[in-house]
Amino acid sequence: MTDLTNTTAWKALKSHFPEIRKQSIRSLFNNDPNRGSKYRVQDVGIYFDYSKHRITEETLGLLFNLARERGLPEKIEAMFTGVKINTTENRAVLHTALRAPQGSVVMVDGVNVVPEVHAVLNKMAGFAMQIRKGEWLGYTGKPVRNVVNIGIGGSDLGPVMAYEALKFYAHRSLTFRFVSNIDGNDFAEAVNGLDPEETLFIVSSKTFTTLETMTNGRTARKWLLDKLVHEEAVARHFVAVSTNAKEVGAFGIDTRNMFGFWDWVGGRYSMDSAIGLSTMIAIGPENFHEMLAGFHAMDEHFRSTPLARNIPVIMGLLGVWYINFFGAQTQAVLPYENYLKRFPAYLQQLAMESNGKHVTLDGKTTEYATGAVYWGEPGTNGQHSFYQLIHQGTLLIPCDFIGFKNPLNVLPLHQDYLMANMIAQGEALAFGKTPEEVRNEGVPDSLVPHKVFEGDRPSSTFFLEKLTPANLGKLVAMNEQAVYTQGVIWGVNPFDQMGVELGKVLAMKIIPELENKQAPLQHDSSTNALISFYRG
Ligand code: G6Q
Repeated sequence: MTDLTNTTAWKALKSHFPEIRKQSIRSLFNNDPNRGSKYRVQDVGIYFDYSKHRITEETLGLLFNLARERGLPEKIEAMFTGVKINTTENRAVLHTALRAPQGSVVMVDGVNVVPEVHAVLNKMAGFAMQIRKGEWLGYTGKPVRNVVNIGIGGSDLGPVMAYEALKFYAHRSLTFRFVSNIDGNDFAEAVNGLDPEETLFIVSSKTFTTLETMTNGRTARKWLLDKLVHEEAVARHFVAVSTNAKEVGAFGIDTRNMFGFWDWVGGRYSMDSAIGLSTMIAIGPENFHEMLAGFHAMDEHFRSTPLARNIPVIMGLLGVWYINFFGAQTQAVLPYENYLKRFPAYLQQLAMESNGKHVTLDGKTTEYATGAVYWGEPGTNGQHSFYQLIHQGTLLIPCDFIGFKNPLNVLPLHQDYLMANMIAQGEALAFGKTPEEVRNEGVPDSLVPHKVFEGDRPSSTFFLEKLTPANLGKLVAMNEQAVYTQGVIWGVNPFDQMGVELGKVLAMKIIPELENKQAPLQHDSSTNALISFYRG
């Protein structure tokens, strides 16, 4: 494939960029008063406003050309049809099959995987209902009331985010906790106040070999048996979510209580697989299926909508525009919905583990920037902390605002105040306040520069009706597909994560050096000194 920077569209974008850089968002709106309705897509229940971006029709046309030149339409089809696009691991990438409706066909190595997906969903539903109805009894005959998910990375961030996001729909007499960190404080706090007789652990690990999860799993087992004594208790208090039946059995979990998934589901793309078991127990199978339907609706939109009306494609291309031409390095995610407080952290893994690569699929070092740093906090909280830098700092930070027309908890005043703030932030970032406007407010000359807002800070706004399971599914799928779009443009593999390996390997070497204070140290002088300090 032609190197990205040698494509016709890239070169055209490069010569187009200086034109755009000198135009303010104010002037773009003055030149085209209909921008607010022109640069907007309303589809799959999402109002996506991208008018406050530093783009013209020409910019968009060139970005769509770039997408075509990089083969995006064909690559979308390749993903959906099970082509092994994760070439470094020789795997298909089929998280979209996890939400394919019953009766559809997705072939992997000659097998239709949809019936398998639904068989696991049915098994999860049966189990979830037993817990929700108080029918799943612990070893001493008490119903399980506490569910603790043990997992890390993709086996934690999705479940935590979804639980927080959909708490409004959760079974309120059940308690949900999540343990991920190898730091024992995480485990200690997660089980604090829980009665082992009423506690179920879901050990969630695709590989079932991850150090953190296995260590926490063993600690959980000991915590349980310290009270319940008998080994047979484990079967009533532990279930597993994994692709590795052998290791699950070796851990002592009855493989009948194992919920499976497949190697074509990447960790960070797995919250809608059995990894979502805690989510299903919390919100119930019906709501879980609604969430899957939301994912699927967005998948269909991504697969079949022309590029110019395709929400994830436009999002992905806007990211490329800012990262590669404006030199932006970060992307802020700002949900004006407190239940989405873990959404930025979830997207952080999704985007950064996927596109944080400097080597292309054919093994060449890129001559251009790739994945942005994703970060954010819910509004309005962020307005009272880091928004200052977005408004008046020196970095260009594209922002994604996410809001819902209808609140889940209806309290007088709150919703209008919340939405007014979200809409105002986009307006302030884009249009700012000129020195003239500041002076006209009677501000003394010495303070004018401090009170000026330059504007030209781009943002997208995503408006939905209400935070429902289906809408959460749409928002997640939308971001998954935007990340894929960018991976295709940059020519990297968004589905491996080899950059997480080295640190793990070195930690395994250092563990025995911490345990045996006499072990000789052969690291660099800094590492040796740190180990010596720890050994005390
Ligand atoms: C995600 C990554 C990674 C993974 C964790 C946990 O895409 O692969 O975050 O999810 O390392 O792995 P296990 O599920 O195998 O324990």
